[in-house]
Amino acid sequence: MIKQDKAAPDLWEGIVQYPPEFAEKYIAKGYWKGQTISDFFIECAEKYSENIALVCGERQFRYAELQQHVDEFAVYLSKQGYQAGDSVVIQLPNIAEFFIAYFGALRIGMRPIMSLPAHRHCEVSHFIGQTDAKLYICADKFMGFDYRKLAQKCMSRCGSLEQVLVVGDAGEFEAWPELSQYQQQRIVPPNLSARHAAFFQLSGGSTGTPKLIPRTHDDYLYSVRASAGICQLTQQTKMLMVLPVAHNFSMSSAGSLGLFYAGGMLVLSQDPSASVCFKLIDQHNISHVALVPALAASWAEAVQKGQENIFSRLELLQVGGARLADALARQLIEQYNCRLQQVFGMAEGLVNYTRYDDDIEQIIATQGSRISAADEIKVVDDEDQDVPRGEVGHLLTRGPYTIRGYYNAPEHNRNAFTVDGFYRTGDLVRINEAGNIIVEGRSKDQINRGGEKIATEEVEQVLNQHLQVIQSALVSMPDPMLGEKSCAYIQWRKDEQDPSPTRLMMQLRQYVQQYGLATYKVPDRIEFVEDMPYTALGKIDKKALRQRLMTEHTL
Ligand code: OOB
Repeated sequence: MIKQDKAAPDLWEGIVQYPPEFAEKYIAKGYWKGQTISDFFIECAEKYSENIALVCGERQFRYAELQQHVDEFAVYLSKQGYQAGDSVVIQLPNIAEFFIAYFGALRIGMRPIMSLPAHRHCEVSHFIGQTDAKLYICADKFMGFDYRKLAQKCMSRCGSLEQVLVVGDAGEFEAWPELSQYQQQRIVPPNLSARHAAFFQLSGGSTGTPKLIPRTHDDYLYSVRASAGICQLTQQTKMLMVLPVAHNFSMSSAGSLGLFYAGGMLVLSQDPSASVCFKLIDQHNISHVALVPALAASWAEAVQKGQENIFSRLELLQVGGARLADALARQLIEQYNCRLQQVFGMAEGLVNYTRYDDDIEQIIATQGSRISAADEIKVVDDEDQDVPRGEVGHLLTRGPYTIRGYYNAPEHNRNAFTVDGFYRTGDLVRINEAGNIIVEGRSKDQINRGGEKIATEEVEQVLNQHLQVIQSALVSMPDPMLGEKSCAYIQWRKDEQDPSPTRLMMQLRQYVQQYGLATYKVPDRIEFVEDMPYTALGKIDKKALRQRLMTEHTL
């Protein structure tokens, strides 16, 4: 399938650029180095060529080998006719092909969209539609789900999609290529600017459709290099990757890219359970792990139940993505002798870390401080006025690795950013005397289910399409393991044929799943109500619903 002679895509289209005076400042300060992510990886591979870069099951790759596969895959892609600016949705579990696909695509200037394994055809077809992606790369099956079925749906619905590449049994689609056949061939790298968007991260979002986050080479690599320094990664670092590889936390905080920058070794796990991961930690003498609080809690429980205390063996345990309970943080440090780091970040940019030399109480009770002195942070009230230091307010931020706008979303950007370019994070925070951030809550209508973000509006829109749903409201409910789960309040159009409420609840959950939303977005609980409570402005009063949930049920 050779598709050439097409007009080259405009690489700036739909992207909000950093204003020139900021870009100049970030360059002058040495934050932005003008290097592409592809060249960055080549530099790492040359510097550490003989070090082991990646372990994936029985397979292991030295840096030089990994780079060679990346080049081969890039040749394959360009022979298929892809060119700079073409988009590719990559949806792979934690396997080596993820990195070959990601760096290979970047090598020819394609723009990957970092889909997570939990996404289903609603999300994936949306990503394809938003970017006119021509290629979709997936696994055959993972966690019992068949991605080829998802690919079929996308193929029939998304006009831009030309090819599906499957790692594993490809079925009707194309199989991952035998890379060695492209060994001796060279590609001519495209002429790219490090200021171009390199790839798209995904927003947890708070509105109906997930937004795409264009990250430039310059901004992303700055956060990667700085994070590798803060996390003290070296050639000796052995990192276990438990969270999905494509997530921003896993990629850049300090993540796989930070690790490659330092020349360390990455071990991939497709299963985050304590039983599997503890063995890998032992077998590979792992020094660094990053978890979400829910996983940290389940690993702590495993240790409590008698498994070896792996926490004390790690040089660093990073926990982020959702609020870590102080009690668990304390247990990890005081009972399990763990070197803990809290990480509070977002795919849009800003990342905060507690530091190695922070006071223990700061590590237990705060979410750390910004990466860069150039990260501008404001804590404001509802009118965008600064609140007094130490008080809770909305967190706004602007800086050398925080985006200035979502991709192709001018209307949404008007609300998501201030006129002077600060990103409205939707987080409620305060800054303590030590200058560390404490996340106190959220103003965005989002549920953080163990680190997986649910934009309530997206789920409500799906529920509201059901013929018997008059209206719906998705709210969070506390959960001891995941931190939060979701509960859908539904005003229901009754019918004589209705089954029992329990069956009805099962049917509705199935409806959301079959609609094609990611499994974690399916409401954990459903409550049927005669009417909704309303605010003075006539909006559904979610605060009242959350309170009702707390008083009517012991959760
Ligand atoms: C990370 O990125 P996203 O884009 O999945 O989610 C960002 C949101 C934040 O705005 C905040 O609401 C929440 O997730 N969050 C935390 C947190 N870390 C993230 N809330 C409380 N405490 C924390 N430590 O989740 C992400 C990206 C890079 C590094 C780490 C996490």
